[in-house]
Amino acid sequence: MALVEINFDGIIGPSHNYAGLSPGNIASANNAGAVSQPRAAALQGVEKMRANLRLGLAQGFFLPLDRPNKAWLEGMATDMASAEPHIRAAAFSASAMWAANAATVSPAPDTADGKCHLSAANLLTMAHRSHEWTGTLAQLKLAFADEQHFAVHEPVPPPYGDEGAANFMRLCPSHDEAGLEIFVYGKSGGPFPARQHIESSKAIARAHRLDPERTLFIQQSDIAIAAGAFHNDVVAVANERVLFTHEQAFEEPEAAYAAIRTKMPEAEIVIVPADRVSLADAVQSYLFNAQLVTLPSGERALILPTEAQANGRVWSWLEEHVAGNGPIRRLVPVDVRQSMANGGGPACLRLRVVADPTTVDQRFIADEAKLDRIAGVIAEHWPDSIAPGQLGDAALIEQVQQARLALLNACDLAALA
Ligand code: SUG
Repeated sequence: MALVEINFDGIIGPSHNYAGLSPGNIASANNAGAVSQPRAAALQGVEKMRANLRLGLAQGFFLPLDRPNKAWLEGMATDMASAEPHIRAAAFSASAMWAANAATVSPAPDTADGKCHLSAANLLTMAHRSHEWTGTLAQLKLAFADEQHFAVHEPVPPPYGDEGAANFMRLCPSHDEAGLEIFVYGKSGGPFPARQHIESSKAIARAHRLDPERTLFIQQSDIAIAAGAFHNDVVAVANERVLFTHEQAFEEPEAAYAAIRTKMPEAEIVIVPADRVSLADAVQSYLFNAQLVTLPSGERALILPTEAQANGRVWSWLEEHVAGNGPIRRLVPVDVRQSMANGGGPACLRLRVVADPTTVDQRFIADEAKLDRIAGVIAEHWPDSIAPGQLGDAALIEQVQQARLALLNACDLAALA
């Protein structure tokens, strides 16, 4: 079978809550202390996967990680009962749902050894995300165990922060042909942390055995990070030959576009001007945190959050683009509001892997029947709501752990327990 793009969505874990853990992520800060709805959140995620399957797209998933993370708490010389609230929240976070941050993926046509390379992200800038990689790596090693086709790498060592595919874009004539891999890094010094360090990006490019002639390192703009674009995928997204970007996404946009065009003359760069959609509107609506996909018909669609439809300036720009025969032909709003309230849109929830689906461990590949089964476990076991004051509650912790185990069993993935 040919190489296709498979979107692996992170199933939203039973401990999903709003703890305000990510400075620089406006939604996370604004919703700190709100009551979350883990069951509704996870079902929204399943419906997104189902809708994508029905569009004819290949779909996979990753399982929630074991939370609270007892090993991490032990390393911090504490436990859930006695930890300070911010440590307790960091141990309990369901943040692994945002699978775009799980790893950076270089498809086989781009690498010197013809394998698809995946590097788990260290996510070291935020405490609650810094301990995801152990569970993520275990899952990547299982899903992509076929060493003939995949190479799974450990994270880049500290102190260089890496947030995975959220700061990575790939342009290519079609998914199964060699592409241009673009790493987007930030520079620290602004009001909010720059999470992606250029040294991590360079290390990953070396580990993945990329051709330097088909690799670019581009700086994210300081003003985008200061406006709340804590990852590049909040202001830009690429698919095949199309780059869809906000005018202020990159520090030196003209130089960035020129470098892209030099390496890939057929690139189509769609730029949304700041006088039509401000950075504030882009961050509020998550217009760019969309899945830009090629449907089986060849038509390009943008799977974007309902928040983008609700923003008049954003929606009118998009409608004009579609009416004007722009490269994006179809707009597909999806409701992922529970995740959005923590700053995670449709694109955050998925990791793109270009591969032959038959070479992936089939337990991680979705079909309608499996999604029904997953939705059933969620409906039965996921907590209805979590208020911030409940995080240390022993009964809630027990429910969260049992809920995850029920899902692992339903997916024949008890090996991850
Ligand atoms: O890392 N939010 C995540 C959102 C990640 C979005 N991913 C991409 N853009 N690809 C983050 O900031 C909030 C958790 C809390 O506050 O409880 C959080 O971690």
